[in-house]
Amino acid sequence: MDDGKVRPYFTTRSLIPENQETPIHFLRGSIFDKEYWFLRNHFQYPELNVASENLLVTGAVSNPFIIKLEEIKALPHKKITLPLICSGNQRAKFRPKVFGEQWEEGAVSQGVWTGVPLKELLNYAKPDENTVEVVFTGKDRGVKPNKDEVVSFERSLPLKKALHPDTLVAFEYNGQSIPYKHGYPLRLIVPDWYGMASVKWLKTITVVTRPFEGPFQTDDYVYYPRPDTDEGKTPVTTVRVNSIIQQPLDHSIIDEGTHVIVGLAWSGEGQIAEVEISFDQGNTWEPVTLEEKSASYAWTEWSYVWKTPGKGSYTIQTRARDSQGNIQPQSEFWNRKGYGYNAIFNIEVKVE
Ligand SMILES: Nc1nc2c(c(=O)[nH]1)N[C@H]1C(S)=C(S)[C@@H](COP(=O)(O)O)O[C@H]1N2
Ligand SMILES: [Mo]
Repeated sequence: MDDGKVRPYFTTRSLIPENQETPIHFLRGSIFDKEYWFLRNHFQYPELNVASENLLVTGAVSNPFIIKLEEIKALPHKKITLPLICSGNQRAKFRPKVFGEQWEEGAVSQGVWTGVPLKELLNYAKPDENTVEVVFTGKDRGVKPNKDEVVSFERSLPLKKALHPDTLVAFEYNGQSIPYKHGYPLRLIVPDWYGMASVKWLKTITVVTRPFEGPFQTDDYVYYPRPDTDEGKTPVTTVRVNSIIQQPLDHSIIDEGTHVIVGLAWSGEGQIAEVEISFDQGNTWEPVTLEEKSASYAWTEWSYVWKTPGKGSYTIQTRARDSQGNIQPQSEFWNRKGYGYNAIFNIEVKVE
């Protein structure tokens, strides 16, 4: 397509299933169009058919039901702007290196979701008193590496998170039907949790009375702090506090003078309270200017005006702190599957 517009391109991590990273360094703003939105898939895309617009709510409930897309759209709904952050984002930076998609910074996006609070659907289904979790099954399925049975992409939420008023069964992204590759027609949206919780192509919601086990719940999306044992494992849930520098680019050569350094910061644990920048290997830190957020779950854009102190090489580092007092650590919390990277952000530039 040559319409004269300059577009950023994805970085392909794999094509089948499709895993593509967005060039976050070239994107500014609080809402991303779908063509700039990373893709993270475990399987090939599901086939949709006439039954695809039905959602089944079942399990340990006294009133199981099937509801159609059109009926969901007619229920009271809300719009929420929030980022979607893949827990594998920045996996490429773990040392020692870990296996898995080698994401750099681009497995993140942000947009406006419209949906019905899951809570309303659950209230209608009337979960049994001994309910502990709610399971979400997507329509995509396949064989996982090293396994021989066919499985669905399936994940659960503890009842408390499932009943959170902003956990949505979403039907629109940026005011339009959810794009096919991102979960059309219905997708779960779980604010403040890493992306794996937001199940695409939602087919079934099942209320359960004991903790759900499945390959995407109890094998993957678990922090394993040790290289060869499962000792100390904990589930991947809330997004950790983080900041990135979008401009300048790592290892770029810039002119002497004044430069505006820009970036993003976010945390699933609270609001971003402060982002600091250092030019001396972290000996001294200065606050950057935070822009006003576009919405309460949204990421924080920030900027800092830098007068280069002379020719030479510089390390520029940033670290964010949230309202709960969480701060980016000096070095990453290493874990075998490479989730939740949030060490102090680090680039080098050369001033000529
Ligand atoms: N059904 C289904 N839902 C899914 C996935 C998937 O493979 N299948 N991937 C999850 C992961 S790990 C992430 S990070 C996000 C990615 O959403 P996106 O592809 O719309 O960017 O979807 C989540 N939901
Ligand atoms: Mo992810």
